[in-house]
Amino acid sequence: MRKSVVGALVGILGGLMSQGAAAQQVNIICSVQAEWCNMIATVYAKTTGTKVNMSLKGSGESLAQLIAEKDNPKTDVWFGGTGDPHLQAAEQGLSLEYKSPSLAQLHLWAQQQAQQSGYKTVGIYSGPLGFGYNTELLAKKKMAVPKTWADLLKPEYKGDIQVANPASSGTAYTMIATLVQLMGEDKAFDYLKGLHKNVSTYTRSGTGPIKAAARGETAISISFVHDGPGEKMQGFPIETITPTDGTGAEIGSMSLIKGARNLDAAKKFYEWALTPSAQEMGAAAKQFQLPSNKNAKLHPSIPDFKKIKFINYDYAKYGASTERRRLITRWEKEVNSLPK
Ligand code: S7P
Repeated sequence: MRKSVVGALVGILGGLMSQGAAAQQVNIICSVQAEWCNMIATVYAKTTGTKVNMSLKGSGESLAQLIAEKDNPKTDVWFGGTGDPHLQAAEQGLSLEYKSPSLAQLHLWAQQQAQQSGYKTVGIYSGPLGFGYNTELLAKKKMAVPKTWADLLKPEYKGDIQVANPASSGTAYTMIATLVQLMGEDKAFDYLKGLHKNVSTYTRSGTGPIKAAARGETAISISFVHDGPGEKMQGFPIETITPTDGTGAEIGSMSLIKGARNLDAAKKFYEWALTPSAQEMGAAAKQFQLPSNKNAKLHPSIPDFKKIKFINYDYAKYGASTERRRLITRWEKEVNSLPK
């Protein structure tokens, strides 16, 4: 009799717990490419029983959405995307302070991203900015591979370069911030005016230009170089290079959203996303950013940071909303308004 009461209680508790687990859901905005987003959504849902509602958006567009839904947040976690808009989200009170117990397992750059946001975001990967180029198109047009930022101004590349629009893209904003730090602001804007003559299209999203270069729609893209190998693995004639005169890198980040309706589920996903095995899914989905967890295994296609000349990127300064707004406004006024 006693045994059967205990058995019944265990059954009821088990039922309640599994109902609880099944009832958990998490709303995620995902700013890496679709294959990686879909992989984490599927694996996380399968292994935890959590319902994952995921929407895919680039970094700039994600920030715009979070600002729009500030008074009635529909998002619990923002996964991926360039670090600058995550810092802006922190500054604008859109994200929640949270100190992960896994912080010590992360590279210093990822911890610093967390520190300087008041622990409202954290680095989940890093990736260098550079150029993508279509090897067949360059050969056909008898054009050399660009090796420096200055090379991109050569008249031979007129109409053959694509880069994203900094007003909508975190990737393109990273380019402007990199050039300003590399050359000084006025020289960087002179450079951007020169580059404008060679740019055929400013795309909405940061990943558009390398996809266009891979498919032969443009010869050259200004892109994160970790997006190149995945295109090449699909059979496209694309290579990447980082400028020998120096470049910047993104700290791809993740933030919990203030007012998240599913905070408990959001924190569980956040912790999972910082584990080595979750971070190795980037490479499994053919995206080759450097994972922030020091224990994640490194795929050979991940760029070798030791071989790249990096500027000392000031993430705090260029992640501030006022600086971003000022530089983008200047770009709109002085560069984008110019005739080609
Ligand atoms: O591999 C994807 C990636 O390059 O895209 C992310 C980001 O969403 C780009 O956003 P924008 O469209 O705003 O430029 C990068 O963080 C990531 O490395």
